Amino acid sequence: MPYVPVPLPDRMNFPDAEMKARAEAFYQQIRRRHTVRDFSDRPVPRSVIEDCLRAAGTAPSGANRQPWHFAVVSDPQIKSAIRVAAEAEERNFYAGGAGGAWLQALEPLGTDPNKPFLEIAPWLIVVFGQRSGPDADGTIAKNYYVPESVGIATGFLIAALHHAGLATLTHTPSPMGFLTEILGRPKTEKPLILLVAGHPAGNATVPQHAKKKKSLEQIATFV
Ligand code: IYR
Repeated sequence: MPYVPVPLPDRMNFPDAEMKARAEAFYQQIRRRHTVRDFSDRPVPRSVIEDCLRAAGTAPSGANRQPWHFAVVSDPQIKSAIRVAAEAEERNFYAGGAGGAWLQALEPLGTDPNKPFLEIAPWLIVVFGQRSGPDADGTIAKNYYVPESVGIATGFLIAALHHAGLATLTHTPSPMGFLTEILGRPKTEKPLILLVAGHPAGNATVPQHAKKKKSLEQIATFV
């Protein structure tokens, strides 16, 4: 495919003062996102999820190959099948499969093998990374930077869902191969994250531990 430059579209150009205000406002909004494990069964319109997925699909990716697939589940029977399979894996994990150090690291989160939210929340979005896929001519070719690309797209998705007022949980039952089977996805795709999305339950709590975020000084150096 030839290189065809086009003038930069959609430039947002703000005076410094407005840029500062916008950066601060975005920080104040994104810091209000919390990983939630107590969901309400209150329905969420499919169009909201669709727009959030469109936002995710604008993410940058290796060679613009967009190596992601979002399998979006609302069917109660599929949700139940996912819960049953996830809990089976989680029982092994918490019974020792994870190893002592990992389980100790999880203690302040208060998690356990029971995942009722997989049936209660209105939407489960299973994020797959495509190791290979069709290139511009339709030939199947290897993709590049798949975990990085899919991670960025999932970040966009989480931010979009939060912006819409929804709660999310990045759930990673381990191993996740059962999602390939249940959702009938090809073997060239790897399930990476199971994103649970919906409204939080009225009595939802978060672990105090999760509120402790590293300071700017801890996470950044300016050279
Ligand atoms: N997959 C398990 C365990 C778990 C692992 C990590 I790393 C977490 O940050 C949270 C949980 C579960 O979902 O319970």
